Amino acid sequence: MVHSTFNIKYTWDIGNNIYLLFQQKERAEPSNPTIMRQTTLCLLIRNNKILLAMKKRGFGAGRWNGTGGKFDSEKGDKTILDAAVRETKEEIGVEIKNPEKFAIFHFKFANKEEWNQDVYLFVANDWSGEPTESEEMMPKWFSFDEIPYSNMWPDDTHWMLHILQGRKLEADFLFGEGDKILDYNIKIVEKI
Ligand code: 6OG
Repeated sequence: MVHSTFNIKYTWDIGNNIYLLFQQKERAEPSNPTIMRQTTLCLLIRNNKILLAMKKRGFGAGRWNGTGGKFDSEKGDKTILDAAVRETKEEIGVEIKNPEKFAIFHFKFANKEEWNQDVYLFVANDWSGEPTESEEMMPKWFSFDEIPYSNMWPDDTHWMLHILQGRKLEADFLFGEGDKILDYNIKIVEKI
């Protein structure tokens, strides 16, 4: 009796551990938003100019940034690239063509864990349509030497030049009070 109870418990433990391992594997997938918010950021670049957009509402409001937002399977996203294309179309009315993944940023906020997110940065040199203002964003072209860093997320000053010079990155940033950068690490990589 004791023996069979032990067996049942033991079997259950093994089964449960396999289940947990399976769950963890699932959660580690980049397209699965359960563990860390998975979001996208897109930069349109052409003729030595970069398109940034003023975020008019929500997270990052009042800052210039690329377009992008959360991976959302309910909106039809199957891949993180789908999310980048969909969000850019929603926010500035442009359909990006063949965007290239240039970076992954792991952003952590010491005091606001709900803001933590993995951001996949895409660069597009080709698109259809004209950038147009929406309720969420107001797009504007900037020369490379006029990028308004003082009105952008503070991490951007650390990585933007790498991207404009064609380098691919994997980076971690830790933010504290007032979005101050407490720690960061940027790695140049061959491939994302
Ligand atoms: P929504 O919540 O609007 O998606 N994002 C960041 N962009 C920069 N440049 N720096 C950061 O440092 C960022 N954290 C998030 C990713 C959020 C949008 O904001 C970007 C998304 O495009 C912390 O759906």
